[in-house]
Amino acid sequence: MPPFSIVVAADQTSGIGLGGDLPWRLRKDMAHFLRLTSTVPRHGSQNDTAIAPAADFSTQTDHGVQRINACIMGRKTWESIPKKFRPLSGRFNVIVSHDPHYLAGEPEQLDPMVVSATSFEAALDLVQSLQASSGPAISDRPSIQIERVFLIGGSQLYSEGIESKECKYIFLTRIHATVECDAFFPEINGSEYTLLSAEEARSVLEEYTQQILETTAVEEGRYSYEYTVYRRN
Ligand code: FOL
Repeated sequence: MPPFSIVVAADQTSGIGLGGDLPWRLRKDMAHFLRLTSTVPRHGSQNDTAIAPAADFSTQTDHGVQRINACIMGRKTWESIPKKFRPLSGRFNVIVSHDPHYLAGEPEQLDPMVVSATSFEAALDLVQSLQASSGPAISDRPSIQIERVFLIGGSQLYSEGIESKECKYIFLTRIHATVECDAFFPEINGSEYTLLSAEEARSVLEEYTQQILETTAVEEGRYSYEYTVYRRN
């Protein structure tokens, strides 16, 4: 199984959704989500923290192979993304649905950046086959190489993913409020994950986004929130 990280925004009671939608509209957090999930590691050194030009954080090519990240999501999360924003651009979209024909007949079925899988495990297997440096396993698709893997929801998949030893980080935007929600993020077990200090979180986020990010409170409208990071022990 390949390593992956969870990305989520939650309120003080771990609420994440209401009526199949996000309970809030946080423009800056959404921009952060886009950057975090789109930024591919710079080629060459493992631990390169140099700052890339602003327009250069997303896809990179290597001898004609497009290096992109994968976002794995449940079917309900996929359907919650506004049509104009899906598939998530510049990322490989994996939709988990028990229905093996989920995308059949949909326009997205023809999109090379969208696939469905019938379980989280099958989604990870598929992604792993596209991470292999030997090249893509799916021959009718453009040459892509998956770099980082993100699990972006929802409740059901988070519950499965958080239990996995392969879950390395939880990037949790913590909203300092209690908002009406009907979908929740699972409890983070303190013996399995450690909440990083603001300083450590900033360093991990800098590695992942190639940008310096404040990990102090962000104020947006009536909400205050902060970018927190949990690391698997
Ligand atoms: N993580 C965080 N930090 N915030 C979130 O809102 C969030 N949402 C999801 C998963 N992890 C999250 C799942 N829901 C889009 C919409 C809903 C969604 C995830 C993504 C979406 O439309 N994203 C566009 C950007 C749209 C915009 O610029 O307003 C994208 O390209 O990523």
